[in-house]
Parts: sequence; structure tokens; C-alpha cells
Amino acid sequence: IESAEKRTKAERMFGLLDGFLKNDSISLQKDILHHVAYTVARSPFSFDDFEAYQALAHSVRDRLIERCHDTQIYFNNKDPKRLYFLSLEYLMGRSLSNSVINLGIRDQYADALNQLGFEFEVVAEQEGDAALGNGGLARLSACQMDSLATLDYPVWGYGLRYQYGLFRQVIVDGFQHEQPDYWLNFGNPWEIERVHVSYTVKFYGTVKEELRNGENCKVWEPGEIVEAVAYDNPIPGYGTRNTITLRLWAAKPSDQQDMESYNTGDYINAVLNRHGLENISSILYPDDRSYQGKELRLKQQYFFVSASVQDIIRRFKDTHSNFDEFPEKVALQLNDTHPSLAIAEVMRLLVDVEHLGWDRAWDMVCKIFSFTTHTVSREGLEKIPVDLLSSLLPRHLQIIYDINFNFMEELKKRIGLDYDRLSRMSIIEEGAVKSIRMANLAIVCSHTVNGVSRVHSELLKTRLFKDFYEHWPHKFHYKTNGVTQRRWIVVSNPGLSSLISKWLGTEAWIRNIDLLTVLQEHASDPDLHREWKMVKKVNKMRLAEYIEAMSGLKVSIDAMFDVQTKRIHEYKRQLLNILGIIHRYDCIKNMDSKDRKRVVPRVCIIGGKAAPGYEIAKKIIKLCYAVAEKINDDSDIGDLLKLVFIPDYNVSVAELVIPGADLSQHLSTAGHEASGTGSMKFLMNGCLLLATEDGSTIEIIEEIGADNMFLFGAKLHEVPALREEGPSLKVPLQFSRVVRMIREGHFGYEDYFKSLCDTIEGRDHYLLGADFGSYLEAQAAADKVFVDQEKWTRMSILSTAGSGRFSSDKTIEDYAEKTWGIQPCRCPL
Ligand code: F58
Repeated sequence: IESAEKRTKAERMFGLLDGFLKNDSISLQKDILHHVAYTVARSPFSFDDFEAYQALAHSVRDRLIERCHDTQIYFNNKDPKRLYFLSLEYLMGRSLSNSVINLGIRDQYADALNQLGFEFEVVAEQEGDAALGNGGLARLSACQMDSLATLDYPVWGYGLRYQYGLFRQVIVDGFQHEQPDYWLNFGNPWEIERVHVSYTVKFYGTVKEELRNGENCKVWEPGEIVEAVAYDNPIPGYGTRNTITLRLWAAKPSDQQDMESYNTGDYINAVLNRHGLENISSILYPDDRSYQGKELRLKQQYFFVSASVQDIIRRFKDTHSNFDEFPEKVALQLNDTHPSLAIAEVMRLLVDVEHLGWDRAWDMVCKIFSFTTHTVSREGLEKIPVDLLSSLLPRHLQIIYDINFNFMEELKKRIGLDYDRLSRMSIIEEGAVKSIRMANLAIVCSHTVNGVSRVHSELLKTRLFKDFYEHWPHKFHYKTNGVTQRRWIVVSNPGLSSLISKWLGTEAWIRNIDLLTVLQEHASDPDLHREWKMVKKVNKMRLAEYIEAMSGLKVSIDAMFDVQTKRIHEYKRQLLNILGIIHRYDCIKNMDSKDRKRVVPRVCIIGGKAAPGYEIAKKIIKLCYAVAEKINDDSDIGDLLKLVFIPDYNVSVAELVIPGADLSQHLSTAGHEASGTGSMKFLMNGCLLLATEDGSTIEIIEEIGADNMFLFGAKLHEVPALREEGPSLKVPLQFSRVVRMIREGHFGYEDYFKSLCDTIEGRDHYLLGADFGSYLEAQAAADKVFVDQEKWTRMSILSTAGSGRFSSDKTIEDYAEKTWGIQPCRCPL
């Protein structure tokens, strides 16, 4: 603080505040009771677990706010290059446990609660999930935010504050039903509403040309104006004071809208119309192809990027008088193509509003944007119909046309008039519905295009974006995905976390994941084996209790817990798993009692949501229930085989399921999973993987060795020839037999399952028949090792020990150095 007078004033205020918040047990108890009385407005002498959660969360929030302020002040003083991470989805899950662990005050809070007569675990269970995303991509964003904070990078995350998160999955008679997730119902203590941070976002209207200072300028006169209000979600780092911000935008009616109607006396309609505008941020689109081309989805994309880009430029201008340093201070990361309109928005603001001139603005755009794609399929690429864009964002369409014109001219100079190639690379797709290819826009305007695993990047270079790779080989890279060990070991598996710290003699692995490899030295130590198995047993008991509470089914913890939890998709082949289970059931039924004694008992657990419009995925869920009913009701089978479907799989359910798994399955047909991150969470938790050689599994094999997992299935280069064979492909007899059992109604609903069976007999695009034989062999290999508990435990320890490369800390360090060019900026403690 520069002047003595100001310093004296600041010191007095700091004194009045009693300095920083204190974290001893008595201070925490006082804080909790204060919030019970004055925030939750309940009697401090009588409050329940939920009220205790609310008060506790508010006291944690106070500490987060304190750190957030300090971090921002520090960043503002240092003025480092900042990363702005743009993502339409974040799957944050619960915040309480994660926050207190990252703040380093979990034990103090547990003690404080105890003194007040509550149990930390029970209180933490009161929190609902923040599910502002669909699946892997969205959870990845959440893991990356945790790593960015922990590694002290100067970052802002930006996204949308949906009022309805991902739908809740409810199962009625084995069928999936979707229910709205109105997650803000009971308030959200983890966000700070910034009523003063708001921007107007414009839609529709027309673009006019005007002469200003002798220059032709484009002036956009909008037809609709909406206000974007900021909600800040603090993200605390672990072992650091740094707490970064995830800023989510909510749509509010703008005072500028509809002034005309007020003046002409149509007051009622003017007020009612205002309310429709809030819908922009009301609902998260589930992962359906059907939303492509929907106006509301496009509005969401633009709403969030416009507010974010305005905020970024405002922050830059706060400390800079011109734009000379803009590319040295700003890096913008596009998490898939959903935020790609940010490119056109930056151009519009720099050219039309800041009057920098096209060439200078374009030069900056090319320096600041980087793009990561999460898809492998052409059908997964986003397209926006030109008609839609022209009506909703007329100025942006012009800008995209201009970018494309310049790009095509440049390309022609390089490749001549190769019209096929030009039309493939064009940002505009001609055809029945003229569209904008969002991936092409992102590639043309970004300095770097990242894939999410090595093989994914190869597929991008040789298939999806081959032309672009040949044109700009230097742009193409990959950063193998990772997950945060803070959430996926420390929060969700405290037993394993303590065990690792004990055997490593330090907690440093929580920030420095490389230390996990030290466990390799102890992989055969009988003492570690005993403790390791005990941790797994406790986690399995916890999971078994959950299963019983949820479904009434009692499962034996001596059985192998075999888990496949992820979004339901044909390429992820949950159906292969179910066919394998039917085969196992059929085999056991045909065994005599002597052979049955040799069977390894299994509890098969499947969980995941199907997109609401994805019929085949919904049939897979129903089949799982139908098979489960048959097996679980068969007293002749007893504990040898059980099948459970876990409804409404989300982040907090994953925290319970993953630590309790012995085996986890990752069955995508080779060439279909861009990376996969679930496998990494299971791996960290010492769970053995049964998997195909796809996505990041290929890199997991390099780390822990093929001997420590159960691999099967066609490899990437074998897939085309197998597909070529079509219906003439030879499939194992066991495969035909289990499919026939479904067709013949062994599990009921034969008419309903017919179309499902048809997808795997005949064309069988995902090659279930071709891979069935080797799948069963891999399953048999897993059974064989499970009997040898010493070998199993050794493999389990080696899995955890080798999981370090799949920490999101590694991914983020790599991005920071090679893609974003940002440095840590650590706020002093
Ligand atoms: C996933 N994509 C990939 N998309 O499928 C997975 O292999 C990868 O590990 C993960 O990204 C992280 O890189 C994914 O989750 C979506 O959820 C889209 C969100 C927007 C709507 C369409 C689906």
C-alpha cells in the first residue's frame, strides 16, 4: 500500500476484522454457530445435519473468499500472463470435503463438529452434487481446475451457471426416466454472486455500415439484449494459499431491453417477455446429437463466450493503456468446439469496438487461442446452420466469412485449385444445410490443436483433420488426460491416502505425484499387503452397504467387485459386459457342485446414464435390469454371481464406487475412446483394469506393463478388416448362444430387445462378436489371478504406484509450458 495514510487505515480495518480468520477448533466452532444463527437462521441450540452442513459450508466459504481476495490482489500486482479456460461444462461434484482438505483444515473441522455433537462424514453427505456437465469432458475440466489452483497458475475458468444440471436418472421397472436436477433449490454456499460484474450480451438485429473518421465501420444494432451476471466459485489449491475462480454466468433480463414497449403502454407483456431471457442459462443440454442446430444451445454458447471475452478485455484494459501486450498477457483455451464463437467475438470487439483494424486483431487472435478436441468421430463434430447464425449473430457470421475468405486465399497459394481439398478444409460446409464447421474454425484460428491421448492425436492427424495436419503439422500436439489425486484418492479414499503417506513417510505425493513410484519398492512386502487388503475390504464394505440400502440386495465382500461405470454408449460396450455375465451365469448353471467350488464369486456392478434420446442405450440399461433380476433371484446361484445396476451415477457415487472396486472394465472398440479418464481413477485406487487397447489405456500399459492388467480385443489396425467382413465374420458359439438366450426371452421382453440384438448380429459395427472370445479369456485370466491373492495385491499396488503419469498435475504442467506459456504465480502464505 503506497501512502502512509492509506496503510494506517488498512491496518485499523484489519484490526477491526480481527486479522485473518483463525482455524483452531474453538474459532471454527464459533464460526459454525454464528452461521447457524445468522445465515441459516436456526437456533444454535438445536439444528440438524443439513443445517450443520449449511453453516459449516458458509464458514468454509468465508475462508475461501479470504484466499480468493489475496490471490487476486497478488495476481493484479504481478500482472502475469493469465490463462482463461473456456468450457461449457464442469462436473464439480461436492465441494465441502475437497475444500477443507485443500485448505488443510479437515481435521480441525472434524474436531470442531465433534465438539458440537456432529460427525464430519455424516454432515458432508448432506451436500448435493454440482453436475453442470455430461461426462468425461466435464469432469476433466473440474480436475484441471484443481490442478491449476494447486500448481499456482494465474487462471480464470469461465462457464455457464445452469439452473438445471444433468438430469437425474430414476429407474422404474428397469427403464430409465429423466428427472430435472434443480440443484440450486436449497441455495449454493459455494458461489459468490457478483451483482456488479455484469455485461450486456446482444442477439439478432442487423449490421449497418457507417463512416467513422473516414473509415468504413460495421455497427451491429441488436434485436435483443440480455444481462450476464457473474457467479464466482472459488477453487482452492492444495498446499498453497492460491485460490482461483471459476466464473459462471447467469442470464438476467436487461434494463435496456424493451424500453419501447414500456413507453407504448404494453407494460404487462414487456415484463413477461423479460422472463423468457433467463432461460438462456437455465438448462444443461444432455449429450444428444439432437441439440445440434437448436437456437437455445447456440444462444448459450454465445452468451457465455461474449460475457467472458468482455470480462477478459475489461481486466486487461484495467492495467494496460493499449493492446500492444495483449498476446503476452492473455491465453484463451477452448475446451472442445463449444466455446469457439469466442474467436469471432474477440475479432468483433477488437475491430468494431476497440478499432484496432482487422490485420492487427487477426494477428492477436492467432497468438492467443488454443484448442483441445475430445472426440474421435466425424459425427461428433459440431456444425451450426448458417441460417441460424445469420439471424442470431449477423455480425459474427460476417466475421467468420471474412476469416474463411482469407484462409481460402492463403490455402490456394499453397495448394492451388485443389477444389476437393479446399472444400474439405473450408470453415463453411456447402450442401443441403449450409453450415459452419466449428472444428475447422477452431483449427484455423488456434496456434495449437491438442488431442487428449497419444493415439487420439494420431487419429486426428491421419483421419479427422488429415488435411489440416498436412497444412500445419506444427499445430498438432497431444496432452494425455489426467485426474486429480486430491479428489480421487485423498477425498474419496482416505484409508488408502493414509496408507500411502505412511509407507512413503510423507504426504508430499499429494502435490508431487511422482513419489507414488516409491510404492513399487514395497510391492511384495507382506506387511503392506495386509494393510492394503484391509483398506480395500473397508471400502468394499462401504460399497456393499450402499448397494443394500439402494437395492435391497445383499452382496458378499469376499466376491470380486467387478465394475463398469461410465455414460452408456454402444461404443463403450456395456452390452459386451452383460453378454459376458449371461455367459458366466449359463456356465455356472451347467456346472456340477464340484466345479462350482472353483468358481470365483463375482459382484458385477454397472452404472451410467443414457442420453434421453438414445434408445439403444436405454435398452442396454433395461437388459441389465432384466438379467440382474433373473440372476439375483436364482437361489441356486447364491453368492457365485450377482449383478447390480447403480442408478444415477455421478461424481459423489463414483467416490464411493471406485475405491471399492477390485476390477474395472474399459471395453471401447479400439479407435473410439479419445482418452478415457475413469480408468485412471480406478488405477489410482489400486483396481485392476480389464481393457481394450484404446485411448489412454495404451499409455497405461506403458506405465504399469501389460502383465499387470487384463487386455483383450481387436487392435486399432485390425478393426477396418474385421468390419469389412460384415455378417460373414466368424463369431464364437458362446456369443451366438447368449444372444439367442436374449432373443428367445430368457430374460423376458424379447420383442423390446430384438432391435438391440440386431445391432450386434449382422453388421455389428462395434465388433462385440469379434471380441467376445478374447473378452472371455481376459475374464478367465482375472479369475485365475484373483484366487492368488498375493499376486492380485501385488498387481494392485503396482497399479497405484504406476498411476502418477495420469495425474492432471502432469497434464496441466505440460499445457502450461508448451501450449499456454504461463508461469506459476504463488501468493505468499
Ligand atoms: C470425452 N468426451 C471423451 N464429450 O469421450 C473421452 O474419451 C475423454 O476422456 C473425455 O472427453 C475427456 O477428454 C466427452 O465427454 C462430451 O461429454 C460432449 C459434451 C458436449 C455434448 C456432446 C458430448
